[in-house]
Amino acid sequence: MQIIVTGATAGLGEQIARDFVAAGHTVYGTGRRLDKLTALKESLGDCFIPLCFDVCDSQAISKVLGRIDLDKIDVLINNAGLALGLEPAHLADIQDWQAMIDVNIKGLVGVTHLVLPYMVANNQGLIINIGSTAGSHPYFGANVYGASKAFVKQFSNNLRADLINTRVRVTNIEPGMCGGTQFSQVRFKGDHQKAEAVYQGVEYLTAKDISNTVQWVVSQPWHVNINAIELMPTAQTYAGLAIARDI
Ligand code: 8X3
Repeated sequence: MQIIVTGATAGLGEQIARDFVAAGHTVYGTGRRLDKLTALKESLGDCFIPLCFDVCDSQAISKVLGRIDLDKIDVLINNAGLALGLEPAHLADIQDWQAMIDVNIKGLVGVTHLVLPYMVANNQGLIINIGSTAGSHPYFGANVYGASKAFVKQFSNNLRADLINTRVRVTNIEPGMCGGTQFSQVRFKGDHQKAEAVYQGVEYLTAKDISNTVQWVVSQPWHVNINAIELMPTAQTYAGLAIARDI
């Protein structure tokens, strides 16, 4: 199979790319960081094709992805995404909000818009979006991050609606707490203490757990569409609703 993985330079995207190459597939891995893409290419060989662009740049999406044979793409994994900040909404940085909207929403929509018509023309294909439990379950400070993942969830569902009468499939994978990646380092802008405190004493999900889930979704026959998978570490569960007293 030929697979596009966005945000392949680290974390979930890198693990997903590595596992697909190990399984004998060809991976087009996208990312902003040429040095990381080059290192991955050196490690993975000919089956990994690096595509250097920022998913926020709609012209770059068309220019770089336009160079490959999109007609041959079997699977698109929309993995590129980030969380920035954990402040309550009234203290949040508007630039953080805009960056999350740009990558998690506009970037995902831009790549999908380019690839989807080829899948429909071929009457086959699979789009896997990497959503989050934050798209369904609110938590303090998740404000725009959670809202962006709620967009991804409903966009996935609405794609399914439009894709009636085709064999093109869509899955939203919604992980909860996943450690061992740069997710929290990015969220807390390099504050290692804050980032590490998130995972202290928790047997968290790993990039490998998410990649295994992706592999399972891809292994299903064409007549099976996995609409969504929500997975959490066993150590994580629902927090319940919050009550303020005497406000
Ligand atoms: C990752 C899940 O709980 O860290 O999207 O926001 S969480």
